[in-house]
Amino acid sequence: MIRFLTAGESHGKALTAIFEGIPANLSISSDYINFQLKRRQAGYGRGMRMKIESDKVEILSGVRYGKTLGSPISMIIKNKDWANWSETMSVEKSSAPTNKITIPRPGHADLVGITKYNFDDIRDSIERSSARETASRVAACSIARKLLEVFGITIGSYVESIGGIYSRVNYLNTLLENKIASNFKAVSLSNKADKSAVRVLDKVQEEKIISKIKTIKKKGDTLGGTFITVASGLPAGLGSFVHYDTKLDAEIAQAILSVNAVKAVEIGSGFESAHLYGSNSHDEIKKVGDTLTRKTNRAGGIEGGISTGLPIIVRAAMKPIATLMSPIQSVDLKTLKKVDARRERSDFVAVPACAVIAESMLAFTIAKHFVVKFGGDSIEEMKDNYKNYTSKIFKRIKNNFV
Ligand code: EPS
Repeated sequence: MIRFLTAGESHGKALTAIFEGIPANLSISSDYINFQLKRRQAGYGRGMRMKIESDKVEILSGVRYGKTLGSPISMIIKNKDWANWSETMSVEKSSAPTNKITIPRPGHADLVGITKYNFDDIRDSIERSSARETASRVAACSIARKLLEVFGITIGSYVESIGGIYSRVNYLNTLLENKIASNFKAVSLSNKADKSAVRVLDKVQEEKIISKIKTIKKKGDTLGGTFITVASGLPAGLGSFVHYDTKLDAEIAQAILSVNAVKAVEIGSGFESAHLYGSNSHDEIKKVGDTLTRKTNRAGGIEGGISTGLPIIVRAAMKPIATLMSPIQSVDLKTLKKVDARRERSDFVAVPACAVIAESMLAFTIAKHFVVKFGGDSIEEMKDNYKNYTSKIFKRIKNNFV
């Protein structure tokens, strides 16, 4: 079983993570993780904070000479901005005066946080609820991503829309109709999207989006969007239908909904399938050589909570960033009077980053099921288990039925 925990406040000294359960002998380097961290920081529409930070991981344990040891992997990412916050975020009791934050921003965790934890300063809610935490998730989940790569499983994403601006080309449909090359690698989507400032696949759409972001920035507003996350190269048989908490699709939905500001997740044709006839909603089964596959992939690579072997396709929606420079209405908790919500340095759009974080959560969830199915204490043992299962899938079906 693999699992990870993160710790750290947005303006604290550092973010940390501990990843446990990865078998021994997986090659991993700080450079590999830093590449993913850099991708998470990119995207037109980010705020001033991203100009301060250049996230770099330091691996503290669990790795020797570039290979995992099977022991917990701990890592740290220092917050450069800490230098400007050491008084405000002091761990020890401080005599310095603090300006307590008393006006909650609608849509942020400000009000629910102080309500739940009985804080007397909204700063105490802001710090851990901030999407800054996702830097440690991306670092930790890079290890899961690396594990999957050993077995030919890659993960990719692209931004489908920002502020309601879509491409004229519906690439999602190409995926759902399975009109992709047999050697399709999901990472190729990211390789293309990463070349765009807003991680879209269409130049005309990109220009329209950037122009809209410029306009809303001037107005002090923010935007959300939708994005597609895909995994390819999975064997059939990850996940299970036996329990609510072992279904692969349910776990993926939970993992991606946990990313800050994500409000909806669809697998495969999702909501659209509710309008279709069964006859053009499901994926016909066909035999190709020594495999059984599907003609289309409207199920998004999962049937009955179990991977089919076709790409996993997840669509998600991110709401607009809650911090507004032209704020909407709130209540000052000190006076209980109606006021404008507090302005605070923030991003205007973070959908491109959100898609990278979703990739990380997808990698983790798939890796978790991969380890459950093919577990072992070393990569070599896992490879044997994987080969033993995958090389005999068709043979077993034939033995049982033919
Ligand atoms: C965030 C507010 C901004 C974002 C932050 C999320 O940070 P700050 O308050 O320091 O300007 O930039 O995201 C990150 C720092 C990050 O690394 O993604 C918030 O309130 O959620």
